[in-house]
Amino acid sequence: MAIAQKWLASRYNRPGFAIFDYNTYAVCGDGCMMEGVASEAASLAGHLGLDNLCWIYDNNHITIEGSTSIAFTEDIAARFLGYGWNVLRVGDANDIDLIEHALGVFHKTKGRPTFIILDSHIGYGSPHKQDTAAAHGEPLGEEEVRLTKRAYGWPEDAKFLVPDGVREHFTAGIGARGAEARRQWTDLFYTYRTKHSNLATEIDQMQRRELPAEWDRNFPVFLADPKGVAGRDASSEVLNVIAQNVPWFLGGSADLAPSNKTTLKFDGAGDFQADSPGGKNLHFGIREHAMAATVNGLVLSKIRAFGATFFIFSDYARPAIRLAALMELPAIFIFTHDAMGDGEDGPTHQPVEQLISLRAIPGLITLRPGDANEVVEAYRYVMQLRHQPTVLALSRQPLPTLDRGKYAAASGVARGAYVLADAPGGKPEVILIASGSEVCLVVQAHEKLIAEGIRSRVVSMPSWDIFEHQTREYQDSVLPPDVKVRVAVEQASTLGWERYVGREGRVIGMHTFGASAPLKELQKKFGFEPDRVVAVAKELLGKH
Ligand SMILES: Cc1ncc(C[n+]2csc(CCOP(=O)(O)OP(=O)(O)O)c2C)c(N)n1
Ligand SMILES: [Mg+2]
Repeated sequence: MAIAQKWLASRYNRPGFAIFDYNTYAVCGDGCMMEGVASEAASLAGHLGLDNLCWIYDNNHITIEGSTSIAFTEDIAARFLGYGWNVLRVGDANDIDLIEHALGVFHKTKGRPTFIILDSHIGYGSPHKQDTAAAHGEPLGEEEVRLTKRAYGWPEDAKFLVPDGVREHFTAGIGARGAEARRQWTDLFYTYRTKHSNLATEIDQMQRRELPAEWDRNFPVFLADPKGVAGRDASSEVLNVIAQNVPWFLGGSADLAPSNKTTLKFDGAGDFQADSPGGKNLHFGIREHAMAATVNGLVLSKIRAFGATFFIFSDYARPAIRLAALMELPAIFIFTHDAMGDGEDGPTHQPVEQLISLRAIPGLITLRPGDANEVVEAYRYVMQLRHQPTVLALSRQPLPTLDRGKYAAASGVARGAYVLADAPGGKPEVILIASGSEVCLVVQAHEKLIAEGIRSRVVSMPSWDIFEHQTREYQDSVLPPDVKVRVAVEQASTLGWERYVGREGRVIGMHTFGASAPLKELQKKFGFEPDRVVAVAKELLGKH
């Protein structure tokens, strides 16, 4: 959110119009300081010199298992100084003057974020539980509550007491200040609208998560080509078009932009750095978790943002992807090298269980397009989402671009699955289902089956999630319930495919972590070849 403020200020603020001038505060506990994502985020924030960011660390030395001395004894001030933060210490969390002073220093500090270590006591005032882990997770208990109220000088028997004058105090303080700040900002924006109406319109659209007119102008169309285009290359073309049509669309990669092909290359795209906050290319460094969390923060701030890495490393970003779904944020996660196409990198780099595990996240759209035009349609779909995050799983290697004159239009992507090629008269006896790089494979198998007089249908299924949200009628039109001979092909864990192939169908997928070899060898070893699909189909039909 602090990065968002820098970018928004750079694009929209004008002399006399500080439309975006907010600061971002985070209140953190010992647990937050221990988690890896905090280190990633703090390191990035330090690098970017985010002086609009203030973390207040509730340094109470207690977590669930007891004192932090059992597991957390580092010099945290030195750590944050090392990240390039301004580090302040408030020795008593109850000293309001000191806190105010520290916040004042934060406001004056330029060029680096501020970290305030606030020494505090968990369960403050509780005579038997203060400074103990019991104060973290258990209720104090009736007697201890009474004693704590006594320590505060509070009426001991009163419950949910709001003394007279408290409401008035808030109304006259925070309430009045907040109302005045809001009025001033609204007035400022009113004038801004008259002087910078185009920018004001952009802000309106962005705030409502609308897209500007002609946001998909110049989307590429890929012509049939047996050599084809890699998913990542098609994605690169679309990203560069979207980022020019939608001013508030930006993103970056976790040090893999040259491989993910996510660099925005047009004139003026620029890099986001401390001294160039208007840049659209973010460099997250090798910090996948913080990258995904940052993308969420940008999207929370209404920027349309993407983050990218190899599909295998989606595991590092997973907690933030899950939060994007939980928070209903239209964040975009671009993962290339989506299967064994990375060949020689071998099992450490070949995703197997990632697809099904992401499909299992409620509210997350997982899309694995089958050719360049499906990539285009995937982006067209994704850009129109307002409340759902997306994962795009894209190929590293070229995939043949299907002849859309011969086969169905790629716009079927918007329905999650669609009939790409059909049996004569639309009456199939076998259905071949695939996603991503396996789509062209089953198309080849389909052609062979048709040549042998076997009535086969191909269903391209880039997204289970989208397909599950179609009407039953549509689903049944794609996968007619009476056609029970079905083969699904996907270079990933077979888990879950029985949902679509049923008990009588077969799944050609992965049961190991892969192997290190050129792609062709791997395809042969693991059975991702048209002849194998044909053989399985015939076996199921009893025609072998
Ligand atoms: C990622 C994660 N791991 C573990 C937990 C379980 N958990 C909840 S609170 C807590 C202790 C947090 O301690 P601290 O941040 O110091 O909070 P305090 O008890 O001081 O309020 C833990 C381990 C969690 N909520 N999230
Ligand atoms: Mg604590």
